[in-house]
Amino acid sequence: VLSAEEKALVVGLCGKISGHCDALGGEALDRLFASFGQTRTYFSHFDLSPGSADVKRHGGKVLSAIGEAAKHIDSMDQALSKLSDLHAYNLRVDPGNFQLLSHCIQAVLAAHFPADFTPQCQAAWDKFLAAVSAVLTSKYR
Ligand code: ZNH
Repeated sequence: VLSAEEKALVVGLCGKISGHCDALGGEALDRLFASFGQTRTYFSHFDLSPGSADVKRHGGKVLSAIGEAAKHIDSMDQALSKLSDLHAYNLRVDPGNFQLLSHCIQAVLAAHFPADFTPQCQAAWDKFLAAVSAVLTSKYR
């Protein structure tokens, strides 16, 4: 559970991310695919070269969904319900990959927002992304 202070740190940085979801999300995916090659297998139908249009478009979707989650930080189960169904029933992404993506997102935030991304902010984002991942993998069986 995130404290009020942690929620404010997450929501605050989301405000700065929102205009740059494609670029930042694409960068996070580039890191994911470069560092954790097994994650590429889910995207065989994409052009996975760094900075490709496919990667940016998909990165934008992922970060926008995270922005939506932040807007509904006290009711993420409902807000992410459709996305949770998609990941559990259609995509069946190995749950371990969510941690890897969360790590890459944090690396991108640290690189682009060094002043905002204090240790407290990082801890808040780590908790928040773990909570989002928990919702997206909650319907697996
Ligand atoms: Zn996911 C899809 C989000 C993780 C894989 N995704 C998706 C989408 C979104 C997301 C928004 C879109 C949907 C529609 O279109 O409707 N994800 C997300 C988030 C996260 C995730 C937020 C975390 C946090 N995913 C993930 C992972 C993986 C994935 C980890 C692996 C590695 N996804 C995926 C896929 C897809 C998706 C494969 C499909 C794509 C296409 O388009 O085809």
